[in-house]
Amino acid sequence: MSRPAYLRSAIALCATLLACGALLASLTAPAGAVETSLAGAAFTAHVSIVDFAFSPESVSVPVGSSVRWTHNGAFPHTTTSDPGSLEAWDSGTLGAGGAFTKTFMATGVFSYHCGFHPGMIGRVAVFTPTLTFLPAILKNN
Ligand SMILES: [Cu+2]
Repeated sequence: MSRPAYLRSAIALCATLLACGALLASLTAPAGAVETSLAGAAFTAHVSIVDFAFSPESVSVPVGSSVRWTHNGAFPHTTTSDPGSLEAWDSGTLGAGGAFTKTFMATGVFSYHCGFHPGMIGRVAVFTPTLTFLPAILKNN
């Protein structure tokens, strides 16, 4: 169905205002709103391995970023990509204080688990960077 021209203009104006509003909001957001740290143009997101969970269970990073898992539990755990994952990794057995870092060069949502405890699951969402990250980039360069 087609809309009258004035309605299309109004919709376009609203969309523009919303986009500008979102940009202003992101530009004025406090630096603490971005929880990940910036290294060059990419981020490193941190995930804590506890007994028996990944915390946070889901992280979201721009493509080219890394995720660093640090073992803060007592029992042995792994971070292992689910079978068939486009981004494949396996930390091997991590003990207390151990860590593993993986860089993600493909976009998508990548599910993973602990090799010893199938109930321990997590997700890494990798996306194309947007203006949302402009404040952090401006602040750090
Ligand atoms: Cu485990």
